[in-house]
Amino acid sequence: MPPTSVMTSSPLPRKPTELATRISRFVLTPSAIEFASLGPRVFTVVRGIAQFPLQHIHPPSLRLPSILLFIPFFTPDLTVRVEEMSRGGYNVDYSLYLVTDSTPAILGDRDLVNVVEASLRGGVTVVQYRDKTSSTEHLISTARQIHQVIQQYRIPLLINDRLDVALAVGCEGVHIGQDDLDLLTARRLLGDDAIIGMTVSTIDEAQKACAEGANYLGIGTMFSTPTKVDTKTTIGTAGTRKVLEAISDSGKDVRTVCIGGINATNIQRVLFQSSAPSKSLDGVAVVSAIVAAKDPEKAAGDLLKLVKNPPCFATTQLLQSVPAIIKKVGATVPLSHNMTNLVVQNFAASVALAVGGSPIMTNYGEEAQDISELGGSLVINMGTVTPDGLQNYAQALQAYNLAGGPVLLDPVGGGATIVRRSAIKTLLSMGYFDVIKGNEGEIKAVFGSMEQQKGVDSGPSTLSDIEKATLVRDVAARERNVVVMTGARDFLSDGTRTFVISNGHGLLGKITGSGCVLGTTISLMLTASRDDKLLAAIAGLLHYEIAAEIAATRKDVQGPGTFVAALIDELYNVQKATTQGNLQWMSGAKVAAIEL
Ligand code: 3NM
Repeated sequence: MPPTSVMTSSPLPRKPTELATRISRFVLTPSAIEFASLGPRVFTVVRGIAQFPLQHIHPPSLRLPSILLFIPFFTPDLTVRVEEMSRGGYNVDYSLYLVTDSTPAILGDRDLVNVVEASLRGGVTVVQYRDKTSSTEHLISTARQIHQVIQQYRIPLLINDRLDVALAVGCEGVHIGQDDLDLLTARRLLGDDAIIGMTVSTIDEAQKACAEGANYLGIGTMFSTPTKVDTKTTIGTAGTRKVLEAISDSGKDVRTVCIGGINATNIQRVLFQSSAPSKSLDGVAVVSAIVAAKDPEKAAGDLLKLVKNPPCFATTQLLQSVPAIIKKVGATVPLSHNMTNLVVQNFAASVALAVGGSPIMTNYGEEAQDISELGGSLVINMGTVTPDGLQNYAQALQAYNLAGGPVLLDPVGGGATIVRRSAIKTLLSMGYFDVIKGNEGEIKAVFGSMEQQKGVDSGPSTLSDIEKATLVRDVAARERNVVVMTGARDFLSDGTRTFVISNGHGLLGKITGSGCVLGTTISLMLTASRDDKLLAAIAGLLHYEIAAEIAATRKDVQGPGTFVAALIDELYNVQKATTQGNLQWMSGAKVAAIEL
């Protein structure tokens, strides 16, 4: 499970969305999308700005300059500003938490501040300054230097145990052990905004720390380690999982890292094996794996990559989340707005119904603003694109972007004509797509390749598996979205995690619109998994392709014609079974992670 990102991306509250619309009209920047995904804290700040009594500014000619003063709040840097506004632990990225050690056995004769700076360049996301032996004067002086450096990276500095040092330096918080000052006193002295973390080894300690308002817990000792020989007990991944379950049961939103003996050889399996169904670690804390490394920058970079990427064996865990998404679609019956081609409208509407959505098939852009506010998703399928159509797509895309509704692009036949290549460019410049789904030729066209595609059908593949995986990863990283490339095997990526899915059936290639209606299916899953678009895409692909496999083997299916009817039946049956808790169909899922 990937660690928590610095950006909160909770489902959009209606009011902030409306505000984003209003404000983006003023500032004319696309950052309203980022703004809209940031949640209630920004809302509070922006509400203050929006309520700014412009009408009281005289003369009126000063009103525009007054608005311009606020534009910096809406730059892409906004995420960082929001972090600054909400230090109390909520938006901290705990993925790779460095604990320093100044002893010669670990640090050698190097300068600690230089080592910390190198690790920051490598991608460390939190730093705890831990020094059990130096004088107070030395601690304050070193902490000040580290704080100066760390502020450029806009990540928090925490001090181990010594509240006096944290207060003297004015850094973001402290980490306390079970034998240090108690948490309630630390909170009283440091205030609500400070980040306070605590070491816990047992369920009781974890529950107490949660109840007393810890922002995060360091769970350990994971494995015995020469770095700290006075640890009380090693709890391993099984013990960590029990503590995580207890934290989840406490109902408190407390972040977690594990500590003790973590390094590049075990970091992925530790994250994987520690994970409880209800709660996973947010990251790992390390000392020697970075501080004692010959090249701390490289060590940090390598560790971060391992934390961010699921190991090959982690797909089982990912698959566990799929049924909840399918079930949620069935329970919420989201609107499925399809601006699709003339060929598949009826089929797409039937598929939307079968997978649990409520279809609306309108290509008229004027209507999109009203529809976008109803909580559904939009598919833009440019299978029968025209100049008018393009304008309508752009209008709808912008409406959904402002409302925060997910949008899927299906660049049908994207590489077939100059008109379509140019349509893709236009659409990508008009707004943000949560998912782009296409066959090999189409995704190549999205990438910018000039390779000629023959018609809208998928032609013979010219790429190796590794090239396909790299292509989807690169396009997804460029667009900051999810890219799905369909084919005999489907490749998908969010720019960080890349997977291949080997489900489906040859009969899908013998009916018209099979790719288009997959787009409709995935777009509905996006309404139920806004935080993890890649997971939504996996849910959509599995629902659709396993239903196709089941349909193809039915006795009543004689060929493509009867297959279409059976496919709609089985899409419906998979939805119904999942809602009833029958997940037998999932046993056929063939998903594998790809390390690039
Ligand atoms: N605290 P390394 S273990 C600082 O169990 C610290 O609370 C621990 O060092 C605890 O990453 C530890 O080099 C040292 O194994 C971890």
